[in-house]
Amino acid sequence: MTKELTIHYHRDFDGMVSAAVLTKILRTRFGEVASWRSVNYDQRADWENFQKDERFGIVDFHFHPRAEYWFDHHPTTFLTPELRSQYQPSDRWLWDETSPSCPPLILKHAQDHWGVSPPDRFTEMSHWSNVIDAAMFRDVEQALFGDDPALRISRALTAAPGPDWTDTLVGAMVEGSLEEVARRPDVEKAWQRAARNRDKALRQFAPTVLSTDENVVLYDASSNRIRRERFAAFFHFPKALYSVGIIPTRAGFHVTAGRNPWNIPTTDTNIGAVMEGYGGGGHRAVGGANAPSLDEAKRIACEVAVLLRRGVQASCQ
Ligand SMILES: [Mn+2]
Repeated sequence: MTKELTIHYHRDFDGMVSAAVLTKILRTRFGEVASWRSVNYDQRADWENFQKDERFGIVDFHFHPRAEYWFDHHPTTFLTPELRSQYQPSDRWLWDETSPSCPPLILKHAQDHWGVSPPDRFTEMSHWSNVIDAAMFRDVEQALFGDDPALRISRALTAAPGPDWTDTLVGAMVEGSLEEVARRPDVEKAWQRAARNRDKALRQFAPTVLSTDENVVLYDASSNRIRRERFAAFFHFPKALYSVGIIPTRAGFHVTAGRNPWNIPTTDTNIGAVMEGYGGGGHRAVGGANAPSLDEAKRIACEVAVLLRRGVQASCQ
């Protein structure tokens, strides 16, 4: 008897959709009895021996040479140069770092290689995966208060009742539409709690602001008692071009900087490159760096804010 295939997925919205889509396609197209389980970052520690002697696939997570099926869009997917050299596109593997999220490349791959036309509900899930994973929200209101089923599910994930809950929801996504999943009582309950957390985070943001001009909001949310909401700065300061903030980590502090997705500067500064100067990194629009102490974090945050402010001024001349 052949072993059952397990699809391991990144524990977020587009990862869950990826697992549901691939499971459904493998079942219907190849009669493969696949199940699914989330994978987390801790499992990278012994990546070489991941699921040794098991049959598995991986979606929206690091490349593994023993994966029977593997699809990802993260630029950082290869843990070592050796792993990078082991990858080449095949009829079961695909990496496309230009894709805003993972599900679209699975759907396209299924069409191109396996002749599968996905049901409409997967196309819808794929669309929302792009919106959520690449933060392509219409405006800050949609990002924070959007009521579409996908956005409710995604927000509910921030108040999950347990670590295995995403597995339950993937099961619901294999068979049902986003609307059906969003209507589940457990999703509704988690969403209610997540919405209260959001409102609290928005209230708590104002006192964390250290300084703001028209262009850059600098805040210190390093206290563990403060709830954080990703776009709080641009909710309170919609005209700002950037935010720079300090948040706590397990071992110290993290300076995070981001460009306002709804008010993009005409000449912008590459935030990832700026953060590399502080031992961190990121992309053009968002980046961060760790700091061992709060004083150090404040110094870095202030310098980054000054740099971004200067960049904006320079662009006006
Ligand atoms: Mn993901």
